[in-house]
Amino acid sequence: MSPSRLDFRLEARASGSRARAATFRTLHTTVRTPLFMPVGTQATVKAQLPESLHESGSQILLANTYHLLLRPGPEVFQKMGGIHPFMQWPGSVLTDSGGYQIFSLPHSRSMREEGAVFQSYVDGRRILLSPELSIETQMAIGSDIMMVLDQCIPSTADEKAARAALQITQRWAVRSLAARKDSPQSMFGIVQGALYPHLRQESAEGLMQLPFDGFAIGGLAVGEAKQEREDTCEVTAALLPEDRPRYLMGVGTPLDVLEAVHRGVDMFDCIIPTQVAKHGTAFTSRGMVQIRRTVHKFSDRPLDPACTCSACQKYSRAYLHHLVKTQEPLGWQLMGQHNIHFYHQLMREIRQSILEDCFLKLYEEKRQILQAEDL
Ligand code: PRF
Ligand code: ZN
Repeated sequence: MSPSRLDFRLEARASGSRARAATFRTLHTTVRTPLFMPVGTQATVKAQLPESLHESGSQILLANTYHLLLRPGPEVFQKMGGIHPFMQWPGSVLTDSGGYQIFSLPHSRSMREEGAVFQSYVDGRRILLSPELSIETQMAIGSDIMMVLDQCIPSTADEKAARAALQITQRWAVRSLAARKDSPQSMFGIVQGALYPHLRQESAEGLMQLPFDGFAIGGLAVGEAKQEREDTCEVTAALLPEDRPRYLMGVGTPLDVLEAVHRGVDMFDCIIPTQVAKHGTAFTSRGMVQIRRTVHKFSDRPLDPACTCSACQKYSRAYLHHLVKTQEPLGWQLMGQHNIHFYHQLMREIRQSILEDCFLKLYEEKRQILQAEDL
């Protein structure tokens, strides 16, 4: 295999588990895995300042090609020198290709060999998102890691549809790599194949023929049961090369992430921590807290006494309760800041336990706590 552009270094493997700890180097930073990437669809993590993300330990942010292509458009990124100076983010950025967003649109899209045709929600224009346009846009955005354009289908799809999707994903992967030309940005392939182990294998083997810097597991968390998700994740991760990062796309709850690390996954992204924050849900060391509940109205305690985030250092539950109840933006900001900190803290503990070879113990302990109230 070609050398990875990411200089991926496996540091430790946990006993009795497929969990692993590694580092790799992007164009901007060295990152430590296992790692969680907050979602910044529109070149902003909703209600979060970049400095607060940095402080809580965010290493890579995920941005979406589909949204940024429509607005502000690639020309703006070219003019501003890319997404990093544009949003004042000193860390790394991974861009998703747009495939998933388009396949999530209920109407106004059609699929062809050339790419996906869809109607812009900004001005109604018809746009053909080809692998080439996706990669050209990701090059203009200037992300550290680009994703190939893939076809994500419901995980409950029948075998014929699942095979067709993985085969077109394979052809688009070849075209995506060619479109990169001499860009120094890294690129990941995306394994599809719904819940069929033999199709996951066909997809992984096809992609592993190509010089990708890492591999993603796509097509999960799209309608399957938890057990099916874990089984497919396990089978797929085991097919992927040891010496490249493995990224499970769009997953998940803290419990999902823990289960996937155990099965050999290194990278995650999910909107959950920022999304639930808006409605007043916090993950804490003692379980979930619904800050809107009346019991918090007079509480002078912090959201999570065990948390070192600045929301927990400075503010009471009573204040957060008031802010969320009145739908003040600061409520969303502080709750989001805490939840992101919670995910990063979980990943730090996981990583430390792998390095000290006591992951299995941590896994069992955390699983008990997180299972009690998984979303
Ligand atoms: N493909 C892409 N992005 C994604 C997914 C996928 O399958 C998923 C699946 N959960 C989330 N984000 N390109
Ligand atoms: Zn906190």
